[in-house]
Amino acid sequence: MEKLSLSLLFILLSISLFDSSQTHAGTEKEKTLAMIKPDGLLGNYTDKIKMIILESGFSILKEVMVQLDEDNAKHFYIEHSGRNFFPSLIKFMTSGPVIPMVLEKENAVADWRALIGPTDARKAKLSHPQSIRAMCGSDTERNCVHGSDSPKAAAREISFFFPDMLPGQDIPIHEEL
Ligand code: RTP
Ligand code: MG
Repeated sequence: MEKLSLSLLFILLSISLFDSSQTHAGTEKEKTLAMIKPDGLLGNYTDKIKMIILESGFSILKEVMVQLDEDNAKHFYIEHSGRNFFPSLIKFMTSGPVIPMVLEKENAVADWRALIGPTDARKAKLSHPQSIRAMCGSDTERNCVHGSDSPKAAAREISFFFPDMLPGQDIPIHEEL
């Protein structure tokens, strides 16, 4: 009898260990910030882009339509403030509404960057014809969509548009569910 309950305990323990490793291996999710830029909205690509996002396995956790003012755009793209294209970028990003979105899936940052394609939409059309920028971008500036380029950038950019989502600087963007 004692032998039987020990065996049962061993079996139950094995099942629970197996289950928990499966859970941790398969569900580590990451968030990134995606944005449909003014040219994407103007060209009526919003629904198509969202469909591609969902079909590619991302969840859209948050989205909002906003009109950036000069100050907002300068802060969002602060890392480019010294570049010669900065004034033109700010003009473009404030030329109409944008739709920032928080996307979630495993490897969201890199996968979203891969899905949007190279910065220059003309190059994207040649080298990555299936990419979103190939579909709806025009050139190096008017490239239709934005994507965070690292988990650290994603944390900053998500809290920029959705401060209630990641309050504070130190909340990890990687979540282990
Ligand atoms: P994003 O940040 O918007 O996802 O774009 P990205 O990483 O592919 O490219 P990045 O170097 O971060 O540049 C930010 C945005 O600035 C505009 N740009 N214009 N005229 C130019 O030479 C030039 N270079 C970049 C683009 O709108 C680019 O997405
Ligand atoms: Mg960038």
